[in-house]
This record gives sequence, structure tokens and C-alpha cells, in this order.
Amino acid sequence: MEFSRKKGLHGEITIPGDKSISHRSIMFGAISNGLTEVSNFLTGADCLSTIDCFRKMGITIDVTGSHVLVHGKGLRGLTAPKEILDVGNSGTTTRLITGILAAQHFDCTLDGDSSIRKRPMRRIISPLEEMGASIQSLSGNDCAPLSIHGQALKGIQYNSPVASAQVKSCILLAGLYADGKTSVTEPEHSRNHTELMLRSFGAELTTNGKTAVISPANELYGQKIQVPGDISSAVYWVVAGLITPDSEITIRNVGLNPTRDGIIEVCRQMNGQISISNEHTEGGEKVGNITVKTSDLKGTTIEGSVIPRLIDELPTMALLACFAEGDTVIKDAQELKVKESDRIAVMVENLTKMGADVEGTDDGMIIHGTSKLKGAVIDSKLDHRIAMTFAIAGINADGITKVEGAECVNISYPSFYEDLDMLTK
Ligand code: SPQ
Repeated sequence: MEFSRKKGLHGEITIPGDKSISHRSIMFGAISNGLTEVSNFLTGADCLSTIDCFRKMGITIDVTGSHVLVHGKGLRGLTAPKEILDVGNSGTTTRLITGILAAQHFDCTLDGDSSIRKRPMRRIISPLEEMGASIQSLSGNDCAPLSIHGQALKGIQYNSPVASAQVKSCILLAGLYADGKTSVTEPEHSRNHTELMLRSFGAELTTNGKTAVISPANELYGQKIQVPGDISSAVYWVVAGLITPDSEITIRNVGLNPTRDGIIEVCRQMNGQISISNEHTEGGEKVGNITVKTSDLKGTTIEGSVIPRLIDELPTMALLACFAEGDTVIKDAQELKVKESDRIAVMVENLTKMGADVEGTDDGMIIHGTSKLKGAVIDSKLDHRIAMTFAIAGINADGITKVEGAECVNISYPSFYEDLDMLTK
């Protein structure tokens, strides 16, 4: 798909539902008693993979547009799948579902696409093994395909070496089935949707600083869930509004959970004109409208505890930094290397092709702002966040930018190009 320079992005936009919350609504609904009703569900390919996996384990799930009904069968109601569970491109499906599968009364195999087959699973296999689980990486490289032999589990106290909501959630889900309390302590706070949602489904879960503790559960209960807009999808319009001349964009109904809102803080630090209105709470999650205007940006350092609060937005923030005066340093973000692609290497390679002045480091990037990009052929590596970031780069560059594999936006934001058309008309 090709992109060329645009000016004056104006309008209001409503982005699709949050991917993390959409996945969890299916998983937690499936293992609860009764009906879970989900509104504004994200029908991106990743969340459809989660639905597909639970259907293969006997759960009826009705999808009508973004309205989803999950007919839960309780903690012990899943049945052995007859086929391999296909997680597609989704790391969240892989890691969270493994926590549930480790404790079932059946065996199964889980596999995904070529990107999933490279993503590290040792980070969940080790703590689950400590709980008594039996999980084998069939290629012997600690990646999918994974063969899971359901077992009785015991509660553990786990000190996670990484701030990862997927690791934390996997262990907490396994903890629902364990014989005693299970705790997870993280080096920094990662997103806390699992904690908030499991509590609302009836789990006994407490948090104390960076530690979450879950008790074994007898039953969970189906819930009504209103999914807020995904801040990780809002970031494309936030950055487009800040860097495209003569622009003002309002993004409505965005989830502003404090464990996810790092972009607001960093955009302000960079002198971005960004404001929040109509802030309120919906189903335990903070929500509001974000308005951005074209801004004179300055470089900054992005590091430490803010990193897990904007980890998926960092590629797009690196583009933002190209349009800031001075240097922006991104540190402590080595996790970027193990996402759908190596997001440090892919950003450096593609931004450099567009004429940006950027260096990759072991744990991030250093971007010397130049405010000038030129069109190039971009290999998205089929990473949705890379494809969307370079669409926004393309409308702010001289000449033509061609994004290869552009259709991968379907993973998290199927209507991305229609929304881009709407804002650039
Ligand atoms: O699901 P997947 O493929 O891992 O998706 C990504 C993304 O960019 O959409 C990461 F590549 O989001 C993760 C996120 O990075 C979603 C997530 C979650 O829902 O719990 C948590 C983060 O991952 P992690 O490894 O830091 O826990």
C-alpha cells in the first residue's frame, strides 16, 4: 500500500476496542459460570484466534459485529480439543491460554504463525513448571509449538525477571487452579487488566505494590464487559495529529488505565499539545477523549517505569521523535526485540531508509530529530504496529512510501486504512 504527504488532519475518531481486554473477556468468560456479554469487542485477527481456541474446547461464542456472547462452562468445563489450538500471530493468546491449559484434565498442542514460533515461551514455561506443569516446546527451542499435558498445580511465589502482563496473567490464571495461594512480583508495574477483570469475575485477588496474589477459585461468574477504545490504536492518531502540519484530532472513548497511559506523559514531556476530556470510569477502567494539535516538539528520554506503560506504542513514539528538536533516547526497552518482530531493528532499518537519523542500542534507540523524511519501500515484517507507524510516516514524508505487508493491520485495527482516509479527506 502506498502513502504520500498529507496536511491538515481534522476530525473526531472512535477507535476499536482494547485488544488486551477483548482477549481476556473471552478467556475469563469461557471459564466462568453463565453468560459473559461483551460490547465493543475488538474483532481483530488476534482476538478471533482466542475465540477460535475456546470454541475448539467446547465453548459456544456468538459474535455479532462487536457484540459477543460467551457461554461459559465454569473453571472445569473446557473439553479436550480435537485439533491443534491455533493462536495465529497472538502472543497474548499463547501465554495466557497456557496458564489455563496447564491445569486442565486433558492434553493439547498449541501452535501459531512463523512470528509466534520465534517468541520466547521459557518465561512462562519455567514458572508453570515450578507449579508442577508439564509443557514441552516441540522444536526444543522454548518456542511454540507447545505440547501441554494437563496436571494438578501447586501455588508458588514467583519473582518475575521481566515486567510482562502476559507472564503475570499466565501465572495468575494457573493460580486459579492451584492448591494454595500464588503470587507474582514484577520489577515494574505491567498492565493490570487481568487483576481488575479477574476480581470482577469473582476471583480472590489482592495487589500489594508490584505483587499480585491470587487464591484458588471454586467458581467465577459471567460478567457484562464494555471494552474501552485501545490506547495502543489511538497512538497512530496522537502522533499523526502532533506531527502533521495544521492538524487537530480528537480520539473518543480511549482506555486511560494508568498502567497503559505512558504516551500521555511522554507527549507532554515532549511539548506535545495533548489534552484529555470527558474522563470517567467504565467497568473499572478509566476512559476519556484525547485531543491533539500540531506541536513544536522537543526530544526527551523515555526510560524506567514508564516503559511497560507504553511498550507497544514505542515504535510510533520513535517516529514522533524524528519530528522533535534535539535527541530522544529510548532506554530499558529490550522487550521490544521479542515482539511480533524485533521492533528495535525494524524501526531503525525502516526509519533509516526514510532518511531519519536513528541508532539502535541494546535496549532501545537514539533518535536525532530532523523533521524530514523521504518516501521509501518499508518491510513491515508483517508486524501490525510497524505497518501502521509507517503509514503515518508516509503521510509526513516527501515522495511515495510503500508499506509491504500492509494488510497485517488486521491483527489489531482492521479499519485502520478507512480511518486514515476519513481523517485525510
Ligand atoms: O499479543 P501480542 O502479540 O504479544 O501483542 C502485543 C502488541 O503489540 O499488540 C505485543 F507484541 O501486545 C502485548 C503487550 O506488548 C499485549 C499484552 C497483554 O495483553 O497482556 C501485554 C504486552 O506484552 P508483555 O510481553 O509485555 O506482557
